[in-house]
Amino acid sequence: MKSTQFSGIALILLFIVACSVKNISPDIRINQLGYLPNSLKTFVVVNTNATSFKIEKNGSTIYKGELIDKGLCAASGENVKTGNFSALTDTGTYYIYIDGKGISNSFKISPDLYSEVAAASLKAFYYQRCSMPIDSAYGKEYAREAGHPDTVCLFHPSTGKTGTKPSPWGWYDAGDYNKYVVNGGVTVATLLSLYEMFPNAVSDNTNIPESNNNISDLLDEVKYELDWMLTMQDNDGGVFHKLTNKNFDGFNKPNECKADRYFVSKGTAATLNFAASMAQASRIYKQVDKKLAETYLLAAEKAYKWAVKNPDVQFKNPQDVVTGQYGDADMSEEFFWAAAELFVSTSKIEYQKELNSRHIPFKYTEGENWRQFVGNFGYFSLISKASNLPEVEKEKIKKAILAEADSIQKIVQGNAYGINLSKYYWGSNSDVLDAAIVLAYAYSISEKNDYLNTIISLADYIFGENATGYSFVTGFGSHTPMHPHHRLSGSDSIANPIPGFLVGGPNENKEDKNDITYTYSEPARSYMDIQNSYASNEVAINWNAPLVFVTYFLSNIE
Ligand SMILES: [Ca+2]
Ligand SMILES: [Ca+2]
Repeated sequence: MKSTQFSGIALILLFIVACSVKNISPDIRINQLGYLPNSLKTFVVVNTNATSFKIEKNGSTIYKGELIDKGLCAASGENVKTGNFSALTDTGTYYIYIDGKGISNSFKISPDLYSEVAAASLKAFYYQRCSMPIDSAYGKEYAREAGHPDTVCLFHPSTGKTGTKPSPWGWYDAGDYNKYVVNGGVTVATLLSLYEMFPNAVSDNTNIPESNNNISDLLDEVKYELDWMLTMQDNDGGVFHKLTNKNFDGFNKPNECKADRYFVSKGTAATLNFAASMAQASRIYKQVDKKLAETYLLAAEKAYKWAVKNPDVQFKNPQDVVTGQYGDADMSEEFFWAAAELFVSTSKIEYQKELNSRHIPFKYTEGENWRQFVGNFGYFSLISKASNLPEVEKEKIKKAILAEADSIQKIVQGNAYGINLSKYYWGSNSDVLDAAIVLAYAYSISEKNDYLNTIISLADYIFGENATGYSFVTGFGSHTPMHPHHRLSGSDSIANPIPGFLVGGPNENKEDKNDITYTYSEPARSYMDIQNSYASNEVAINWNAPLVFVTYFLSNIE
């Protein structure tokens, strides 16, 4: 009784103290991780008459600045002002104060801002591993039993085959428990391209089962996916599009899911994705496992041959299969990408010829990650790893990348929230991070600081400087997604979702609106932190890979 009375009094006292301090305003949007000492530092405040801001530390003012009026942001319906305090470079913990609004959450200025989230975003792939248990030594409270052994998988009639074949390992694709080659390929390419840009970025010591084997844990993690992808190749070289249930599993633990698993028909996009990622892998893994590298290259060449013979086999879900389709009507990017990777890895004249005849422009398009952006990985490999591509050719490609980076940068600079999006498609957060990847290559070509600042502006958006006020990565920030559309997080008994996952983010088309009601109608606010919102709150390997790329990039440049 006494202790109840005491805690009641303590609560009242706490309330009085809380009322006397400044309120945290949701209208002040910051990068919730903080800011790098020597780079751009901006924030957004909405719907205010204030014209200035203060940066404070322990109650004293450290910095004063003017707010810049950006006017009405059509995408969010807010009147937006921005503040810039890039001149403040001292490390420490601060908050923003604005008259009439209150204060922001506190944030750090620190050179070591992104390393923890970078490690977590890569560790997310370990948690997604299919067919093996997550051991508590590596997964801590998120340890779980193995699910989906995939040792006996059926051939769907669409394959023209009967019987069974094993197809274990690989990562669960997203919030669901299925495995798709197209999406695996773009994810592998994104992670391996990070490795080729910064071979030492990921240590051999990230606490996964393959740590301390003298191989970067990034390569170990990607190998887990490549091992599965090899099982998806048919004897004739063609690659099955996916390994899947007929219907999505419920929000159950992986080991509780018992539905039959199927290979579904072969397609050109999956086969070329496979060829490109295996070809890239072959030159990288040669350094650690020659025999494995040969296996990858053989598989890649066999796949490419099949695609040349079958250039337009578009995948469509058979009537009785409703899981992800990942359809693609245009194989030109995939052909170019695969030809480029095969040429870079083999220097064979036949692939150079293919490359020349498969030429496509370097292009960034919103909403097209696995359908179109894949072609750009061919270009990234050509400028950084092609030993016998003439310099003049490399220069042409570099110019095209810089031109695309410049146009992205122009849009970012004209946008109230400092981003490149003109539309908020399904997975809009990955569109922001894919733009950052283009800028990362532009920076590696030119070392122009402008590009770096634009990448930071895009990262600021992801980590909270946006119209929703969420930092979009689970576990990283002061206001983060708690109910992602993620079966692994939704089926354990732990309140916090598994950390390090990027959610899809605002989706102006609200493709799940028959199932849920959105609080806001504006494009930039079309995000719901509820498990049912697969169209705005799902996680996916091809969205997490750009997060890995950009956070490791930012950890390696300052
Ligand atoms: Ca290792
Ligand atoms: Ca395509």
